[in-house]
Amino acid sequence: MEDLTVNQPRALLVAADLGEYDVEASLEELAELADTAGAQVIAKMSQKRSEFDSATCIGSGRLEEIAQFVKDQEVDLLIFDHELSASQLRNIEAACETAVIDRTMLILDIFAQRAKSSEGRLQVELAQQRYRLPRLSGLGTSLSRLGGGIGTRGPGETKLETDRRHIRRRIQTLESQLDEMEKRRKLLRRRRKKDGVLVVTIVGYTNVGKSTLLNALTDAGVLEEDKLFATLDPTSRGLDLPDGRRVMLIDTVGFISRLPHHLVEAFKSTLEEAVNADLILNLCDISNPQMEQQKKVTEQLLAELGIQDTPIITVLNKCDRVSGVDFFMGENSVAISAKTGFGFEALLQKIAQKLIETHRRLTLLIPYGQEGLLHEIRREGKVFQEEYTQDGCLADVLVDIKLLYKVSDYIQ
Ligand SMILES: Nc1nc2c(ncn2[C@@H]2O[C@H](COP(=O)(O)OP(=O)(O)OP(=O)(O)O)[C@@H](O)[C@H]2O)c(=O)[nH]1
Ligand SMILES: [Mg+2]
Repeated sequence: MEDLTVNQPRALLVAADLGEYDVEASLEELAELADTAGAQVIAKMSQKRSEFDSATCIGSGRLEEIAQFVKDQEVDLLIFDHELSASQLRNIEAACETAVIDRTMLILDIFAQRAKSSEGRLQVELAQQRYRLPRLSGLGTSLSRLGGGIGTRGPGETKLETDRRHIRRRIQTLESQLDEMEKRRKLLRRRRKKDGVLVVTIVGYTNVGKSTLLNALTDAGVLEEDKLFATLDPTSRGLDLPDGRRVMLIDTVGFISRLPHHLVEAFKSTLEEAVNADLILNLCDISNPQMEQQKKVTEQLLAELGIQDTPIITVLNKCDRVSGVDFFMGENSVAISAKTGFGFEALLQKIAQKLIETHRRLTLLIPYGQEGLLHEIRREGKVFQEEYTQDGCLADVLVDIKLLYKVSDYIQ
């Protein structure tokens, strides 16, 4: 049989344990990420510390041990579980004489390999370029070393630029192209709102089964895989509810703990799809011992993205793998198995129940002279923002559907 590991870089994973989170579990996840990126993990190491060493992240004594290990075991790639600065990258590489990358570069690399749509590719490249710009001096020699190219690959196998001026120019181009795409996306969203299309999004930690659920409910045919970040681009499909209503169900990119800041920034418009939904399904993998932490990561990210009044259902997936889910069940949760179809009926009913429409969030342009409407809206709903423009008052509001007939002419 052919040995598929021959061309895979041999990787050593390294973490400093500051006691802030479960480092064992984090290294386990880093190993899965490394595997997804195509590396062969040969060992993991961690060091308890009170703070990061500013020059080398971990202590110099431990770094010497690592350098020896790298020589003895022919390690091609060191992967640190923390973001490293330019000088840390440079110092570690000089001490260990092998390629060095960090958790962020690894995640960006996976995203780069996975991005399919033109928007996804631009978003990933933007995150990569912004991350690399202040670190070029640290990455300089690492880039020319082995390490299987992990960390140096752009979307679609293009090698990333190493010239600072080129990168700056490229960042500007990417930003303006993405701006255009975001405008188009906003327009679509506005049209959906105007047409009264209700949107339900599936969000959750990577690998919890979001795509499997979308496929099972709608035959969407999205790739489902036991790998991290199988999905990057949002996919939407129509879904019929038991009460006859048709909603739009969206599957989107998964979350991960300590999601690189540059990725959140670059993927903001994709993630905003989730924020702008009428209902959010927070999908969790109940068979994963880290489920509670994963759920928290998702909730935190949703909060950062500005979720306010959007209703959320907690959906406990992969119930076929465990017994005794009752312990985790609350008023707002449903237990399912996306694989076997268990619990689908209850899930659809819950969605329908949560979507009973009492209010609708709209943007209105209210002509001068009609400002009284805002008082009426306020009485049964909410006015989030109002801005006085040339043509009238532009307002972001939550309207009681009883008032819909009065405002329909002013919907933007
Ligand atoms: N046993 C079991 N496995 C499941 C279930 N749902 C999903 N899986 C498996 O979990 C793995 C991940 O599923 P995906 O649907 O790709 O997960 P995802 O949340 O879309 O992952 P990303 O796109 O990577 O964020 C696949 O191997 C699925 O077959 C389930 O209910 N039971
Ligand atoms: Mg997926």
